[in-house]
Amino acid sequence: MTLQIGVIGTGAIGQDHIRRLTQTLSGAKVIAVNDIDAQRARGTIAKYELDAKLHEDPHSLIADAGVQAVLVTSWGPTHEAFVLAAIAQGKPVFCEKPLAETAAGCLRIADAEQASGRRLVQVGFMRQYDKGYRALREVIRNGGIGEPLMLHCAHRNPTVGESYTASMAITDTLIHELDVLRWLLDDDYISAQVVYPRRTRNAHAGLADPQIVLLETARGVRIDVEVFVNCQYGYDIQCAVIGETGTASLPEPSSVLLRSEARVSSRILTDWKERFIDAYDFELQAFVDGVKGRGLSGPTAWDGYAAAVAADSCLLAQKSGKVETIAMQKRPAFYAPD
Ligand code: NAD
Ligand code: ISE
Repeated sequence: MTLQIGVIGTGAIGQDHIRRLTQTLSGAKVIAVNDIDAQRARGTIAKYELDAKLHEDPHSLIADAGVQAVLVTSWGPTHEAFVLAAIAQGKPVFCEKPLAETAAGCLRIADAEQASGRRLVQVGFMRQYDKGYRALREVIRNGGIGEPLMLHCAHRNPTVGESYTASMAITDTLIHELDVLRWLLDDDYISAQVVYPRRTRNAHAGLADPQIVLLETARGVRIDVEVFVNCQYGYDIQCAVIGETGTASLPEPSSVLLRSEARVSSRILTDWKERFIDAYDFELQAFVDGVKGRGLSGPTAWDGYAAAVAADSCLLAQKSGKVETIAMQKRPAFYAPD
């Protein structure tokens, strides 16, 4: 059976996911599309030659009897309402990060999903599917560096637009680390602090960039994450784990090592779409296969909640300059790992 998917939001990642569902992955077909910008949705149908219905209203797409699963790739503030509507229809939903704008919103989704009695939500935390992060996790789990003690991480984008705000450094950018580092360490956060180094002249007026976020986990691991979204030179994701007996670092994406003109060099990617292209493919194929087969197994609504609780505290810490507590509710049995 081919899974019939409806997509809400045909911006950058919406189109990229439609491309992979249509040209790269197997077992799914995009049969319905919506965007608040109907022109963009129409253009997407034409660009990917989709045999899909254009819905003017996202809720009519979710209710469409032909739509078996929903992909939410619209702006963050719209996610909660669309995910709740999909759950109300009993339809599996893949939602890009953030699952909701606040931890309270994520809890409403988790509550609705639990009330439905089965897993319906997968969150687009694609780094859990990245080969490099998976290899790093294996090293830690196998005791290859002893117990992890510290992490030094960086999340660098070449530039961001004028609409990017200081809080987006947390909710849009750091949110990936908030998810993947918790998964990497199998540990929860207990506190956060944000400190501001000297500001780059390349950030637009009003944006504090870079920022350093300091996290502490329940087991006492200390993490520093540099978020630098106008670094100019590339899209660069770094993660080094310092353990009791060794260190382990996220592998660089593979690239030809060039020896030429008295230099040794290798390319640095500039686009998130390329940097994590395999991970996006794997996460979405897993969603399609999960819906058609044994059920969903990827990042859960609880993962979305855990990242959002930490993000809420980081937002407070951005303003207060203090160490802010991160207090999570107890994980329901429904979200216990398999
Ligand atoms: P974008 O601005 O390119 O696209 C967003 C689209 O949503 C636009 O076409 C907009 O018109 C549409 N939209 C807004 N409100 C809507 C509504 N009420 N109903 C229907 N459509 C609506 O943004 P983007 O970069 O594609 O990001 C979209 C989401 O994906 C964000 O939540 C972002 O954080 C997430 N994202 C995730 C990753 C990742 O690495 N996992 C990467 C990029 C973006
Ligand atoms: C964007 O939304 C992403 O998810 C990218 O992975 C991240 O690097 C970027 O900062 C965000 O704006």
